[in-house]
Amino acid sequence: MTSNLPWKTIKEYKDILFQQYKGIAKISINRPHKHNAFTPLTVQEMSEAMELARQDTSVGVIILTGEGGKAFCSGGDQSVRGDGGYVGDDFVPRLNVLDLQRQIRTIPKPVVAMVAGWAIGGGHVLHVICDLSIAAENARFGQTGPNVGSFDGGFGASYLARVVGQKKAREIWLLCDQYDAQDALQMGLVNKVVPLEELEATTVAWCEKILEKSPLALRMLKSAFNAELDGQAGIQELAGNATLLYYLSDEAKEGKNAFLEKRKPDFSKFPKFP
Ligand code: S0N
Repeated sequence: MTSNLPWKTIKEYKDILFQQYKGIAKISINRPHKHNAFTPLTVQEMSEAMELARQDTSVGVIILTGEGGKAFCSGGDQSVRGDGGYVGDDFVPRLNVLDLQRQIRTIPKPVVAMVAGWAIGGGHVLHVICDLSIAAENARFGQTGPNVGSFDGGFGASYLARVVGQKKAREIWLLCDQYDAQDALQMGLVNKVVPLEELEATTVAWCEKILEKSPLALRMLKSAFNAELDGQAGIQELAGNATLLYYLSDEAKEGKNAFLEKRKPDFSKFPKFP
């Protein structure tokens, strides 16, 4: 899968590509020889790029993908799996993909999974957590945990069940079958299926549509969708956005200004909406 778009490299990494085109940031796992399996370093780099994309006010939407056209991501790299997690150069076992999952979930910008080839194991969970998933016709989806001695009982189970329903989610985990792109579309696991050659153009077209929309409205919607499912953390996210909006109002500014001017605030002029 080659790109015809003039993506600009934002920062050089070892395991990922981090690029931008217009207001679209693209984070791409670049380990095609391992079907884009992730190590602690891969995840650390993805996390940093995700944070950079969050902080960059010119970025309105993020694409998550994998290089090579044969795999989105095949999960944790089993060759560096140690006793307590995945082991990097510092010999410390980690499961830092869980932090990345929460980042994708809470970043106040839409994240779109662009899936070609395998989305398997922890790689499957990554696409599930993204706000939207666009799949190439060659995409294959599934969980492998019970085959390889692991499981994701967090978003990988509960949020998957919210997406495809309890029976289907249990089938996916208990049987560890693989599903093609049309199966995925039918069960609501992906939003659209396109030929591989059209995957990037379609994903970018969707992102461009998103970029035309009100960023604050998108931000509120993402946190509203999350709030229903994420308990106190979800309410904190939604409430943080409500605070952001309130800060922008003259009413909130009157409170701040009165404090700085050492006077009593005058909120009388602000309407008491019904
Ligand atoms: C994807 C599969 C089905 C593709 O098969 P295919 O096309 O026959 O290709 P292969 O020849 O198998 O693969 C090509 C090369 O890539 C290597 N490779 C592929 N996947 C991995 C991987 N995950 N780790 C390391 N190497 C990988 C192959 O070895 C091969 O290399 P060469 O040619 O040198 O032999 C097939 O590849 C497959 O089944 N892959 C493994 C999928 C898998 O089981 N992934 C791990 C699943 N678990 C997780 O991801 C858990 C991590 C996690 O996110 C987590 C989260 C929360 C809580 C717990 C966990 C947890 O740790 O459990």
